[in-house]
Amino acid sequence: MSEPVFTEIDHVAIAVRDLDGAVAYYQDTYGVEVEHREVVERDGVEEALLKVAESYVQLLTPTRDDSPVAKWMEKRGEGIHHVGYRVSDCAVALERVKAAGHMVIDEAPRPGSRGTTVAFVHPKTAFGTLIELVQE
Ligand code: MC0
Repeated sequence: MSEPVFTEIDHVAIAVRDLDGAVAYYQDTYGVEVEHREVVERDGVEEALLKVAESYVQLLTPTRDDSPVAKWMEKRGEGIHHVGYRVSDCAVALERVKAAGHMVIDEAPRPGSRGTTVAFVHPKTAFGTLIELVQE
């Protein structure tokens, strides 16, 4: 058996309409703090990362109407958008998904937020969940 590709859950991404309101909800109710905030133009999102042990809750709100998160919220409303799994080598992990014949969104690793290298795996062949491979 080879080593597992996932080393940790990096983040659970939750799409919200009101980012500040959602941040206040998590801070006030659960006492978790924002560690990082960033607008990621390429993906059309603003994120707030709240640290929970070694993982994050990633609150996401769209910054434009044609972004993936805006499209998704139009259909499904607020809620869990994707799961980010930490991997030691994004390129190797992505090749393994492709070699197994599963659909990917990013053909090659690309920049994510906070200086990470990421690749998205298509929900179609991932049992309905959008998966992000995250290399720190
Ligand atoms: C769409 N689908 C999803 C989904 N989004 N299923 C599960 N979870 C999601 N989040 C499903 C739809 O229901 C539909 O299924 C099919 O995928 C096609 O959806 P669509 O509405 O026609 O949309 P597309 O095909 O234009 O785009 C879907 C796709 C897109 C997943 C390819 O959202 C994408 O490229 N996502 C990757 C980038 C991303 O999500 N960026 C935002 C986070 P049916 O069965 O109806 O065909 S950025 C981020 O998180 C960064 C900053 C980071 O962490 O570093």
